[in-house]
Amino acid sequence: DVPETKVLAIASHVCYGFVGNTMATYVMQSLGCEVAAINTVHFSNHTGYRQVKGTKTSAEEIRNLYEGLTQSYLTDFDVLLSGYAPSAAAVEVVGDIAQDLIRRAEGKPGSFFWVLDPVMGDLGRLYVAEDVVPAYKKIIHHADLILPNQFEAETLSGIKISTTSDLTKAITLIHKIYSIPHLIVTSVQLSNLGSTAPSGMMTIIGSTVRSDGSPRLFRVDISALECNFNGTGDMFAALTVARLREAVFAAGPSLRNTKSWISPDDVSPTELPLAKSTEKVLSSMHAVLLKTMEARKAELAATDNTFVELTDEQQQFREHLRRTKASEVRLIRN
Ligand code: PLP
Ligand code: PXL
Repeated sequence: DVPETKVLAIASHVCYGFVGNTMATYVMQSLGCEVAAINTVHFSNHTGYRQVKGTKTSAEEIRNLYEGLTQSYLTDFDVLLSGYAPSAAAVEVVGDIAQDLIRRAEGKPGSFFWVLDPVMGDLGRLYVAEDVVPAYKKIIHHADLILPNQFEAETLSGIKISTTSDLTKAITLIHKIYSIPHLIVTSVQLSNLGSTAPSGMMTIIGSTVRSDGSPRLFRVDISALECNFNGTGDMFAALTVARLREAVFAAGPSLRNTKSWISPDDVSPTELPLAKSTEKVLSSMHAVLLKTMEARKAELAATDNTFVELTDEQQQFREHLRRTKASEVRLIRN
C-alpha cells in the first residue's frame, strides 16, 4: 500500500489552461497526492500564445514563501517536484529549499525524493537566461530523478546527441558528474534508433544507475499525435511522481532502504520501478492527449458553425485558435 504522499511543487502558474503547477497540481491531486504549490510565475496563459501578461516571482519571494512554510511547520514533504524557474537566482533558491528538505529527512533514508525538471530549452534552443544553465549545474547533484529533454541532456552532459551511443554516453556522464541515480530523457529524436521507432513514434529513454556507476537503460516507444501541446512535460513529471511512488512501494521494502530508492542491481529492466512507472505515465498521457485533440476538433467545428460569414477579425481569431489555442491540453473527466 502506498502511504499518503505530500508533494511540494515549484513551477509556473497560469490563469487559463494547464502548464506548470496548474497541470502538476491537478494531476497529482487526482492521483491522491497532497500538493502544496509555490508558483514561480503568475501568467495569464502559457507562452505559446504570442502575448502574455503577468509577473515572474522573484527569488526573494520564493524564499519568503518557503520560510513561511517552515515557520508554520509545513515542511513534511515526501517529494519535491521542481519545474520552470524564471532566473538563476530562483534556481539557486529551489536548490536551497531542496537541501533544507533533504536535511529535515536525514536519518530516514528513502523518505524524501526530489524530482527535478531542468527546464532550460528545447529543440536546440535555450529559452532561459544563459546564467540559468550554470545555476542548474550547481544544484542538480542534490536531485534523485531528473527529467531533461534531449537538448537539456546535451546541455548538462556537454555531449551532442545524434545516435543511441551518444545518448548512452550522455546518460552515463550525467549519472557520474552529477551523482544522479535516476533520469528520464523525455522525447528523444535520433537518426539511428532503428526500425522499432518508425516516424510518428516518440522515444523515451530512462536509466537507473547501477552500483558500479553504469546505466541500466530502458526505452519506451509510443505513437506521437499529429498535434502540438504545451504542458506535456509538466504532465509527465507530475504523473511520474505519483506512479513512481506506487511502483517503489509495490516493489517492496528492499527498494526503499537505500538512499533515493536505488534498486538492487539484480532487478530486471521490466521490474525496474522507473521503467514500470514510465509505461503507465505514457499510457495516461496518450489517453489525455487523444481526448484533447478530439475536444479541439469539436471546438473548431463549432466555431465554423457559429459564424456563417467571417469578418476579417473573426478569421484572425479562428486562425489564432488553430495555431495557438490548439496547444492547450484539456483535462476532461470521465
Ligand atoms: N517555455 C517554457 C517551456 C516554459 O516553461 C516557460 C516558462 O515560463 C517559458 C517558455 C517562458 O519563458 P519566458 O517567458 O522567460 O520566455
Ligand atoms: O512547461 C511548460 C510551460 C510552463 N510554464 C509556462 C509556460 C510553459 C509552456 O509554454 O508558458 C509559463
